[in-house]
Amino acid sequence: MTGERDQDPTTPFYAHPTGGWGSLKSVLAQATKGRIQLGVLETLRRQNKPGGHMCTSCAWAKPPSPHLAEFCENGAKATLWDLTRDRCKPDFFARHSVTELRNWPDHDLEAAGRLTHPLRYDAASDHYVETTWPEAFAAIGASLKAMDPKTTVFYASGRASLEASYLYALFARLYGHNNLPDSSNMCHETTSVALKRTIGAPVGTCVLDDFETCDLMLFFGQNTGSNSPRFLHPIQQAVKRGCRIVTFNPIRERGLVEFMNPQSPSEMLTGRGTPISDIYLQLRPGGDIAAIAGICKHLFDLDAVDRDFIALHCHDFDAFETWTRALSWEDIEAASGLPRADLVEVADLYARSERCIGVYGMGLTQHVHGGDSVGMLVNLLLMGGNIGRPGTGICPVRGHSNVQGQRTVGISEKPELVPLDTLAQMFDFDPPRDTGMTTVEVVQGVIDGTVKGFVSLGGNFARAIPDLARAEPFWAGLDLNVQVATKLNRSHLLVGKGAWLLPCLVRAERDMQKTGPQAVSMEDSLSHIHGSVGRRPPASRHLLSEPAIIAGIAKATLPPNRHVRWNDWIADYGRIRDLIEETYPDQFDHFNDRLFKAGGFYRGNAARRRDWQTESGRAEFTLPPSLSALGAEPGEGVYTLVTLRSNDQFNTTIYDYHDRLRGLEGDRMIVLISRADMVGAGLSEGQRVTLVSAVEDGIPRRVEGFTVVPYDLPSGCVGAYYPEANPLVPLDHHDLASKTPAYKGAPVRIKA
Ligand SMILES: Nc1nc2c(c(=O)[nH]1)N[C@H]1C(S)=C(S)[C@@H](COP(=O)(O)OP(=O)(O)OC[C@H]3O[C@@H](n4cnc5c(=O)[nH]c(N)nc54)[C@H](O)[C@@H]3O)O[C@H]1N2
Ligand SMILES: Nc1nc2c(c(=O)[nH]1)N[C@H]1C(S)=C(S)[C@@H](COP(=O)(O)OP(=O)(O)OC[C@H]3O[C@@H](n4cnc5c(=O)[nH]c(N)nc54)[C@H](O)[C@@H]3O)O[C@H]1N2
Ligand SMILES: [Mo]
Repeated sequence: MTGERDQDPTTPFYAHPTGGWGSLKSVLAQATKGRIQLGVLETLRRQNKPGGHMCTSCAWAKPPSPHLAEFCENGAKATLWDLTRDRCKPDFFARHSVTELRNWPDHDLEAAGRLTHPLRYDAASDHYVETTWPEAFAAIGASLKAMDPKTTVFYASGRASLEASYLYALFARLYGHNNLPDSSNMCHETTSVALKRTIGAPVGTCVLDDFETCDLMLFFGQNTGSNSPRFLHPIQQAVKRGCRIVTFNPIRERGLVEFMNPQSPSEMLTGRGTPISDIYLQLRPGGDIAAIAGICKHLFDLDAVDRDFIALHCHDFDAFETWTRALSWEDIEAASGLPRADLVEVADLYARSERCIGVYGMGLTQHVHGGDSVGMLVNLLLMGGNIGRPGTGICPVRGHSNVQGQRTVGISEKPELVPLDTLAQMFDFDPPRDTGMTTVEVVQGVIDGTVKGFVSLGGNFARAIPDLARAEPFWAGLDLNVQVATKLNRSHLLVGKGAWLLPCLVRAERDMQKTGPQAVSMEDSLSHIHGSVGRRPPASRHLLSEPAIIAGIAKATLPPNRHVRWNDWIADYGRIRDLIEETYPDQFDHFNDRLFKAGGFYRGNAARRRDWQTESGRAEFTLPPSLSALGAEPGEGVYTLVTLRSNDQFNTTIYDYHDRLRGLEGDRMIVLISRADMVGAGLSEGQRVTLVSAVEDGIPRRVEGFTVVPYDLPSGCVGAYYPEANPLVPLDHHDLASKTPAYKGAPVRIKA
């Protein structure tokens, strides 16, 4: 195969299949280290099955007929991390001042254990001190009442349930703002904007059945093995029945090279995994637009175009054809970093394929022209009529377990995406109609001093954002910082004038309310809604559920309104689901009745039915403004920094210091660079270097103390871990249409 280069054996890599024994060992290591509670294995057995709890790790679909153990290495790690026996109690905060804790690494903060009591920041002593729920609610309510709602932000990380999310968004609007960014604003917001524009639906079009009949899957910048490992099962099945897989990724990620199913005794005993990708192309970061353009160009040469579909369903195709035919192979090769022959080979596969799925992740979305990259993938799929037919479609793989669902039920800074008239009628109020702030705008507001209050439903915002070091000192200027969390993290330590740390239940824990134990629900990447029941005893008797905390703050903040019945809703979450159904009748019809449908119930997707809810009423071909997604070509001595997740982290939660699937162990302060570039720059293996931003806007950005590690990467780029490298990503370096930060393409220099 022309495209396949073998793994460079002189740089670190993992020589085994993903999954397999290594995966079991890694889970067991954490189970021993994390001092898990008794009975947790029973909890894991129920994970992702009707009657059990839905994993808090990734958003991959939960099949209707689950495996004996329907969880993966990282799902198990997330549950074990939640169900540790370690507790971070008030005496911990008595021993450690907030200033001292700011010197602790991310891993150690969370490893202190589960938060147990509501806490108030005491500025005089610089310590968090124990408080009571009534005191916390009253004080937060009093602060919010005294503030201008437009200066406050309600952030959500994508874990909270549909029930909690609906209440949170409603609270924000009753209070008077649409400042409802969520982690999606750093993640797949590119998708929400680009897919809405091109196919009229802001989410992917695939369902699990499609993976049973597709004959080609194209992967762009999605690291399945680490970030959505349960997806490897349908991929493996597809490979076994002859489906072809092509991967575009600057790094040879093991999960897309070889997989061994830990639940298959024969694979485990023979030690033989399944090879996954037929063709693996290590393109330049930001090279996807060019790579796809090359494939399309060859398809035009072959006249392998579904012209009937296009005539019936698409808009602006002629302009796309003219543009593509006029491209030069020279430009395509330069921008993609891939030889023409490789792209021609993929185009030949595509031309022969009858049912193709395009899968993608952060490698497409987190670029200056991320939306155009997604648009290019849509162009390619439309050329073959590969959207809205069984076995085909576009499949963005979402991150947090309910990040897609949070948007579905109203957590959005864009009022046009929310049925405000319905809400106005249901709750007899006048919802704010002005556009709220995205993540990037919130950070700018914190720096400018225009954001005065920050409420966080989970997450570690201050650590996940671009330009984090630049923003850090400004958090102290906030009047109010309220953090609802399970474990301690750095965002909790950037206290303003008033700071509150409110501990909540995790999803696997029993949520007991007035009418009995409660279930919650979430939406997976394939738009299926699942009920989830926690059964574990709570980590502390002082914990409240997320819906109860939201209701507590809301009651203390808002004037009475006889249509807004926080107590009734919290007593029985079924009533919150009734509200969701009333607000979104088409998608949540008979919500309570369908809550525990095996495999979840499908919320539907117009584009899947070829009902294109775009401006033209047709699926849109779009032209990218440039062949590279980077925005600007790196100059002399400048490298494109790609920020990476290790196999032992979930976003800013660092379980451990390994990255087994990349053959990297024990250190996160490393910078990966190709051996040729390392030598060319006069660097040597193990040398300590500083990375400095190459963006010249007068703002200094640098991170010291990286160790050079030669790695199998294309020339011209370097890799380093998120969040350690985040100070190097400028705040205004983001996808142009959606403002998703360009975390995969920040220009840097290396200083010896
Ligand atoms: N274990 C674990 N699971 C997770 C998470 C986690 O941190 N840990 N995070 C969750 C969340 S919130 C999310 S959003 C998802 C993220 O999951 P992914 O979408 O997989 O995101 P990343 O790991 O950031 O990057 C994906 C891949 O993009 C490649 N890449 C970088 N630049 C480019 C490029 O320009 N083009 C192409 N084609 N590829 C590129 C990288 O090499 C990497 O393999 O995972 C979720 N699941
Ligand atoms: N450089 C770089 N930066 C990135 C990215 C990247 O690829 N590169 N990826 C971006 C992406 S895709 C995302 S999604 C964001 C993630 O940004 P966030 O979602 O804000 O961050 P997390 O690290 O997922 O949040 C972890 C914290 O959530 C809290 N938590 C965990 N479970 C629960 C729960 O059930 N309830 C509550 N209330 N709290 C809980 C814990 O206290 C934990 O410390 O980061 C973004 N930042
Ligand atoms: Mo994400």
